[in-house]
Amino acid sequence: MLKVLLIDPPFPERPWDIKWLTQFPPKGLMYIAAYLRNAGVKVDILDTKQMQYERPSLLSRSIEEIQQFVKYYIEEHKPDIIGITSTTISYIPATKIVKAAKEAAPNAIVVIGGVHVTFMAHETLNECPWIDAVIRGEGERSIFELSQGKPFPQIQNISYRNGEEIVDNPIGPLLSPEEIPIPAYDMLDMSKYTYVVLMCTRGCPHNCTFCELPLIHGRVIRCRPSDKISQELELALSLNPKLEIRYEDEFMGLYPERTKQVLDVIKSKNVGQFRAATRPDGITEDILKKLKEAGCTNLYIGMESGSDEVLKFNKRAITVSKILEIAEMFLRNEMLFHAGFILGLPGETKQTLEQTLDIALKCCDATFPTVKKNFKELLGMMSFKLIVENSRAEFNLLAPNPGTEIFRNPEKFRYKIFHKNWELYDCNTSVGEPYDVSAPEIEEFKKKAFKAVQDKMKKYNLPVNWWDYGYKG
Ligand code: B12
Ligand code: SF4
Repeated sequence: MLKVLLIDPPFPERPWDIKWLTQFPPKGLMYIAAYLRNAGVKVDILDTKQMQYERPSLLSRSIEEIQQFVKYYIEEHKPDIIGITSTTISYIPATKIVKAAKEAAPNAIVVIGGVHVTFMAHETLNECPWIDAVIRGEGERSIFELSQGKPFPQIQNISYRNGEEIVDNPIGPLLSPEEIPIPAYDMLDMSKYTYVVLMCTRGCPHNCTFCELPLIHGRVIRCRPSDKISQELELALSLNPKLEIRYEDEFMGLYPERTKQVLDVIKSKNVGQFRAATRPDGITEDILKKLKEAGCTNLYIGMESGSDEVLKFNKRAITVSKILEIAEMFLRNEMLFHAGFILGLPGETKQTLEQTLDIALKCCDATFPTVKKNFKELLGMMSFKLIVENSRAEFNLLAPNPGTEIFRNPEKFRYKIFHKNWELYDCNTSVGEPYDVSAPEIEEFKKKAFKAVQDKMKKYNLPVNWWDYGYKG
């Protein structure tokens, strides 16, 4: 039987949020590993991003050092199939790591999967002769078939070279909710991680122009069975009881009964305080109360824009009045939320930027009073840094990743993409601009917006030096 090694790549070596990002275990690979193991395949995971900033030693390693380690590891373990994952930001480091892997095991089959290469299969195979195939979309079944010795032409979702040409095999059916396994936390040293993201669904029925996910996980929401969610939490917490849970579910409000079931499961596991994330219309008063009762201390909500025109142009299926309604609900229930906005979406103008700031400040007006009122209690529960992060509005820049409608058709969206230096697609660097407002103007506005949130804090007489922790200039 063929032996599989799955690798999580490092991040680009540039000033960024590496210290934070390396605290998450590689979720996608843990699903694949569990699927393979359940089917009797010998599989191993190597998290090389975690090696970039090790805990608790705080040792940091360069990508070159990690390449050396990967070579050594592969020579020792001799895998037959090497699979690496990548997002857009980690694509370039991922290609460097598998180059080293192929040098160490020239006969191994090297494949790459994940949200970036799914939409860039030809570019990847043209740029990287050391990669044998790209696995597009959900990867569990395809890599399983590969491990059973099936040749590329017979495996769905695979793109591979055939002489001079590149062949894209058709995409196969998605896993059923029951087939989605419990991620293999036990294949990693969980004591090295701080967070676990709990994903209870796969798939999305929306079409936001800046998101590629429905093209990977499908347009139908697949709800994972509650007993598996319960077992997942038990497994993760048994390996590290201090793990902080982040419950991410875009559609809490769409299936409220099921969301309540999931929250009951979370509560029953005594996870302590946890954070969650959802779409604005994912939340109802009922769910909010239930979240609070289960121990949720903060919700991240992707509001994205304060302009109805921009929201509509980007197919967000939400309105500004809904955003304000949600903000009110949080204020009434004295619950912290942190509102995320994207600056520079298609359709953005100087005027819509101002509208976004106006709504962002209204969101602050719905959360800072709760901070002020419950200040002492909150300090007993979380650090200054977290209080700031959990209550402010925050602003990111658009990264039009491959697969998104904006990337596929920028002219239609009146948007200009500057370059494809993927390492800069970090949502904090300008990589493009809408036709009606320039990238430098948007960057300036971002500074102004953060400053306005800071001034709002001052108005509530909240210690402003907290801001030092949260400001991404
Ligand atoms: C949780 C999450 C995070 C968490 C933690 C991630 C983790 N390790 O758990 C945190 C908060 C750290 C995070 C950070 C960021 N994130 Co994030 N995140 C997510 C989220 C919501 C879930 C990830 C997940 O677990 N998915 C579930 C698994 C099953 O899906 P998957 O990873 O795609 O894997 C499947 C397939 O892609 C494929 N596959 C993947 N790898 C491989 C490898 C092989 C060999 C094979 C065969 C198949 C295969 O098979 C897998 C199983 O079916 C996704 C959205 C989403 N729903 O996926 C965004 C998402 C991945 N994040 C995104 C972004 C932009 C970011 C940030 C850049 C944001 C920022 N500015 O800081 C950073 C950097 C992330 C990075 N690694 O590059 C984008 C990435 C887009 C892109 N093209 O790169 C996504 C897709 C959201 C979006 N729609 O835009 N994120
Ligand atoms: S951003 Fe839009 S398309 Fe993407 S997962 Fe969320 S709701 Fe769905």
